[in-house]
Amino acid sequence: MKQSLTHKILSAHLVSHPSLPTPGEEIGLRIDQTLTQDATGTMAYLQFESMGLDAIKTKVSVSYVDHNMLQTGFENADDHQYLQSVAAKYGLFFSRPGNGICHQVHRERFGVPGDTLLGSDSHTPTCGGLGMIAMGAGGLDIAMALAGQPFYTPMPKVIGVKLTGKLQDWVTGKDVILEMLRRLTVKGGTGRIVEYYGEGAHNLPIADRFTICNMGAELGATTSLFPSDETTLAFLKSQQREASWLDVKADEGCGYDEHVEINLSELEPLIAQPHMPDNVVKVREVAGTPIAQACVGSCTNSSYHDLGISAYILKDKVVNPNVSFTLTPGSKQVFEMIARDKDMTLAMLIRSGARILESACGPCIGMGQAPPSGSVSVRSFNRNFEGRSGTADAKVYLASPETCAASALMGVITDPRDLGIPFASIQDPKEFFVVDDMVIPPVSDKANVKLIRGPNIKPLPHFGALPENLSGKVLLKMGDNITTDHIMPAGAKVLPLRSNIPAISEFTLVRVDPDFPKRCKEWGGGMVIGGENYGQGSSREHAALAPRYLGVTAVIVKSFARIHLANLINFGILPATFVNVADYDTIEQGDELVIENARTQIANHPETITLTNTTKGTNYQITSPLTERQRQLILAGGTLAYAKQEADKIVA
Ligand code: MIC
Ligand code: SF4
Repeated sequence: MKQSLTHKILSAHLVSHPSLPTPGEEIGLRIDQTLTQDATGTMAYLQFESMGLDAIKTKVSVSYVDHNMLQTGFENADDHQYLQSVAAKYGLFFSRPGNGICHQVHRERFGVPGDTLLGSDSHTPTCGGLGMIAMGAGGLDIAMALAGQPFYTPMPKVIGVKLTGKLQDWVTGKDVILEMLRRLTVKGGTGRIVEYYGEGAHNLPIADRFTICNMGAELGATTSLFPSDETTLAFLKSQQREASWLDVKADEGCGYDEHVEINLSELEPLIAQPHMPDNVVKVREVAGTPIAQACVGSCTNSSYHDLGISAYILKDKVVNPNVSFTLTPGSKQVFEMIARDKDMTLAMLIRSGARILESACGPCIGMGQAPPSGSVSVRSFNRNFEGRSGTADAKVYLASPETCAASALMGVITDPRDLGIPFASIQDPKEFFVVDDMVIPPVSDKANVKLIRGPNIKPLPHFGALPENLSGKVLLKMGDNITTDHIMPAGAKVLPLRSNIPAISEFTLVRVDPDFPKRCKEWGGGMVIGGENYGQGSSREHAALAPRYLGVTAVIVKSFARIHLANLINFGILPATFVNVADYDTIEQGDELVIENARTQIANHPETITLTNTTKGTNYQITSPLTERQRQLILAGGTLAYAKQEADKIVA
């Protein structure tokens, strides 16, 4: 039978079934590679450590440091040292701070067509641009993969996106993914893998493919991928990695569960307006809006092309006096390339007054460069959730580097076609400067490695099994599309506390209600209510771990985002959805909720569970989307508690 590329790679890694089951059923996949970044990595490795293994079991695993780079206190630096020592002890590659953003470096130096990659960061799908199945997950799932365990996820549907035509001048991969977001919305990819194919796909430069796969995360997709072709080979050659190339592609005429077609020739520059990546319009519709900041960078758009085109637009000119323009090279390799190339890209950028930042996530995650109050910032990034920039009332727009640089020059949102300058095609060089001396390979003498654990690294909290009856008040009722940035904010103040759960839990849901942590303590925990697509956005497991620490026992919503749902289960919080969505309207904060015989009910996997609102005197029916495996995890109190329970059985 003719197969999609997705099905080929999934089949080759399937360990749970003899063949691929129908969409929705849980599958277990063998994981070839893992990546972590520092903000999720510390917790992932603390969890791996608690499993008591001597070494990792994956083919290649890389620990990156790119998020917590503002060292305003000892915390981040402590975490970096811990991560370096863990890598040495267990056999991982360690990408030192300064080497670049995980997704940019991974595609340059490690990604392999046809392989699976699991990363504790939601933008791990970036490497789908090379033709791999690259998925984001919580840190605990990475720890399990490092221990050689399969990764479990619902069998996705496959959306086949046929790309025809060719992008016009000044139109980029960013505009392709913004068009996808405009059509499908931030929920449209949930439970799906997006596979691009067709002449148009082959015409796309590799940097555009990475941008499109990266921002597939904003569609809520499990991952996105392109076939591996001559462009992929040329890229791997330019990285001196042609030996890693594999010709992987879909069979001609294979079927897809769903279809989308985009004619690249018809696209024009697009922009996502505040505060959601799917709030997309043509740049010309908002052109003329005054801006205070423009930023080119992040794992979405910080390639050689992206900096090169910015330099071209700003060549021999200076950034508008009302604008602060930041530029981030995605990796040390990109940085070195722009410093050495014949166009004098770096010199042009310095000349223009651009504020050049170190190769890290930086402003994308609110690590510095917060825009002025109430102002507009145009960014080449992937997320524009309210408050994420570090300024609560800033209005963040998302657009291509071309649009960002044009806007920086003019001081107002500008379609790059309206600059009136000739188009320049910035090509990837045939050879990149390949020097891996900022990546420390696994050491052979592991016996003498000591783990370095500074005072910021607190022990993992332990959680008990699910009680027979679950009861508690509604701590908070929320609307649709609540992001993990609402549940557990990031930014310079909160991120340094990622390895300190008691401290970070004080920030849980404060963006929605500043009194939430206090109320959790006063009311002795309870349950939370949410709308559609609850927990969209990042992979941060702290958005489950911290609520669990505060005593949240159940999260009852209209629908969940994939990674957050998995994280709730990993930490023993009961996830449930309303059978009748209208019931959502009748529940209020402070209502007393009870699930009688929750343990027995869940163990017997009923179709629905009865939830009683004793304040209102009503019964609701809810369902918990649990597989048999997940049921065991919830009953035990989470994945680590389950692993311990099973290990104790063997000892006994
Ligand atoms: C993000 O873009 O929100 C992050 C920060 O990269 C997160 C990971 C984290 O919270 O550490 C993600 O996307 O998974
Ligand atoms: Fe870093 Fe931003 Fe990419 Fe997240 S989205 S990995 S914070 S650059």
